[in-house]
Amino acid sequence: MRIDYSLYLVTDRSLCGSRSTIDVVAAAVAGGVSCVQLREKHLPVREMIAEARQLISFLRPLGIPLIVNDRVDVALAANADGVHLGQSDMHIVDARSILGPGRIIGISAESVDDAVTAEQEGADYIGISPVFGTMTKTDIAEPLGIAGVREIRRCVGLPLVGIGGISAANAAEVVRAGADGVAVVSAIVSAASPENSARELFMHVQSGRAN
Ligand code: TZP
Ligand code: MG
Repeated sequence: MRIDYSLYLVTDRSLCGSRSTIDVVAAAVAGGVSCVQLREKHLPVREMIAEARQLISFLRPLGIPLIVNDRVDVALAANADGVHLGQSDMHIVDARSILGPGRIIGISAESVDDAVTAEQEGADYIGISPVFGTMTKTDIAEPLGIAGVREIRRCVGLPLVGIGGISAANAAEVVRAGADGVAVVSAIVSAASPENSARELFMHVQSGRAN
């Protein structure tokens, strides 16, 4: 499966206000989101699977992949397109042996070494985590900054997605530094209009590619 990582939405129901995740995702997709990750740290597993199924039934006909954060079992049960794993989650080699070659495995890299290792171990893409400081995730490494994106781009050939503190103000810069796309939580899910916010971010991603 070829994935368009241009604008990668990561969900967080706690930041959606009174709106449901599916409504926010639908609006964001109308604005140009090209990939969605279900990231719900506190949802009971049954609800997570139900939510993944609901999102897949909306996204799959549009050709937009649904990646599940952390949970290989949820990804399999819901027949999602893949998983996204951090440095303390299931090891990629174990995840690959469970998921097989057809599903996407994304790995969060907190350093150049993490990124190089993830590529050697068969990751499909790398999340550069975090690029900037963010309030959305508390247990994060030191921001890698634009210089970190550039250095990881120099060292690995895999698709790269920057995450952490990305907004319309800095998305183009992240792409200019070599990322294939940007992943965002709050800039879309907390926006007054997730659709308009996604559209604006998408424009900045495009403009980062153009120069
Ligand atoms: N991983 C690294 S930073 C982050 C995650 C899930 C949160 C990014 O959230 P935001 O609101 O886009 O800064
Ligand atoms: Mg994780």
